[in-house]
Amino acid sequence: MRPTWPAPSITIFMGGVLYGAAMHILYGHPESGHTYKVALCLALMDETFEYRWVDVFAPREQRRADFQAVSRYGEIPVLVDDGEPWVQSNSILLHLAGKHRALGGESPQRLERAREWLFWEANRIGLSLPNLRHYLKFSDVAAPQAVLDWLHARLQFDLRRLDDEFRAHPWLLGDGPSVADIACFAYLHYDDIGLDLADYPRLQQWVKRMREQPRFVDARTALRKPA
Ligand SMILES: N[C@@H](CCC(=O)N[C@@H](CS)C(=O)NCC(=O)O)C(=O)O
Repeated sequence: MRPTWPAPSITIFMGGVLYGAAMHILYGHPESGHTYKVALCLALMDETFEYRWVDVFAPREQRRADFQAVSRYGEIPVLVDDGEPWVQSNSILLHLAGKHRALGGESPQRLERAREWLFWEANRIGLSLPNLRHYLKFSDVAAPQAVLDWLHARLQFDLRRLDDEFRAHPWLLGDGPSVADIACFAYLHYDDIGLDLADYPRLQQWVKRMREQPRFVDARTALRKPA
């Protein structure tokens, strides 16, 4: 039997106050590509959200109490949607796509294809790139060279896989952007570890297409610490 979707809830934005059943609160940090996936998805869907900055570099027990109360695994991002916390970035993307019937959620079949890409992302470019960036940019502990080499080689493999995909179509699901593109793009957009993409011209074009999407926003703008 063909699955059916529940009716979408309605959010009305009036004078800076959110009314309705679909208010979103996003907990995150500007350097977290996992949070950025969710922020970009909401932006491209034209969904408003309240942003709550979390000091992700502080020990877990020192982070804001409201975050600790909703973060099942202690990680960002957390999206509170209609009062219910959602965790794990790709799971949140699937939730939003299905709920709003957009960016891959237009049909159950399209969402299944998106799900495949999200599982690929979590184990491939979502593993190689964030970990390489972590060791090169943020870690107090120097990684053994063998670990860096392994991550780098794996990343090149992942970039090649994406570049090959764009031989056939401009977006991962074919004809239009989806949560699959958002997930694979999130860490690539930081461009702060000297990644050379010259060998991946189709991927470079796709990065450009992502940046040209209406309502596109970069992570450090969408997720900057409130004054
Ligand atoms: N599998 C998780 C990974 C989330 C993740 O790694 N979050 C990092 C920031 S990007 C984090 O919260 N790190 C701090 C910590 O683990 O205490 C997802 O997709 O949401």
